[in-house]
Amino acid sequence: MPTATAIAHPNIALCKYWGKRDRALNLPSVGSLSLTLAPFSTTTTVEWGAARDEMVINGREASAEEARKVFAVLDLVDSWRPKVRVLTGNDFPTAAGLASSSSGFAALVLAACAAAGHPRTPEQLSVLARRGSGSAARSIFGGWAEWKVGERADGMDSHAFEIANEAHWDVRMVVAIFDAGPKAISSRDGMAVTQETSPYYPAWVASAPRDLAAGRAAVRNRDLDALGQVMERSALRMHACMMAADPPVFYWKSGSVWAQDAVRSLRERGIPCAWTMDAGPNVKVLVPTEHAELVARRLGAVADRVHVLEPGGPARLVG
Ligand code: 2P0
Repeated sequence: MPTATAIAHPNIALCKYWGKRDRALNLPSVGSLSLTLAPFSTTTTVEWGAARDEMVINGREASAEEARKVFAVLDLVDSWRPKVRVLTGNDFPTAAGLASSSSGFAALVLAACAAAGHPRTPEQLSVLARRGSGSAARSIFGGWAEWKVGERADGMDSHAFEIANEAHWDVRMVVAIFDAGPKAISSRDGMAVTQETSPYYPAWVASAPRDLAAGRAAVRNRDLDALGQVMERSALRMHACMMAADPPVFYWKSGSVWAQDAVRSLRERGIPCAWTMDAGPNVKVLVPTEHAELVARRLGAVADRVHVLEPGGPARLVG
């Protein structure tokens, strides 16, 4: 029975994705830019030909909702596919403050296409991963990746590409955990209510391309001051937009604001660093490697836990 195993790392967006121009195809309203992060990873094995469709996550049977999303993506790999068995596991806790859906769908599509004998280019894999979860489009690539908004109605040009690989820049991402519990509202639902009700949504969509261009240039130039300004602006604009929705989509906790203050005061002391936040209260700080331990110690004074992550490689087959 054809079997393949793939590994992928999660990623954190520096210029954010929030909102969809097509919900069925999972097409974004704005382009985004991210850093793929090691050593955390998802490992997924796909057996192409099984007695029944079956999915196991970290040793437990997947919920009906989890399985539905995964098998819908496998239908796109091959609409005449046989029954398939999927075994997947993360080597990082679900409460680590990183989206396991980004590494999860990237590893899934790579393993599935290999097991099915349908090799695809990284861009085609990125399109497939996007259908499972938008941020997964970026985890196909290592290092610094950009996910293009695209123009085509069928979404085939809305995929990620590599801006620079994981060796490009000696930085770390310090992840400060302020709440390990499940989120109050999923990204998908949060995006929908923002898009439908936030008066700031059109302004968010209009402002994003400029930030993306500035972010891309800052990454290429290894300019942490410039990238930091873009990162914080993109995160603040995304959160301001969702906070203005009805009902509000509000992920911040008091610790999140404390961490933002700590980053500003470190910068005033001459430590180059900048924060970002996603659909949760945790704060992620980009910093040159030489200062990562100092930032981790400072955030560790208040955060529940701190992880120090490094740029990771692309999704890859391991068996
Ligand atoms: C991002 N986030 O760019 C943004 C910033 C969270 C905040 O992508 O609906 O799981 O599956 O496409 O990718 C999280 O949302 O959402 C996310 P879907 P996804 O990383």
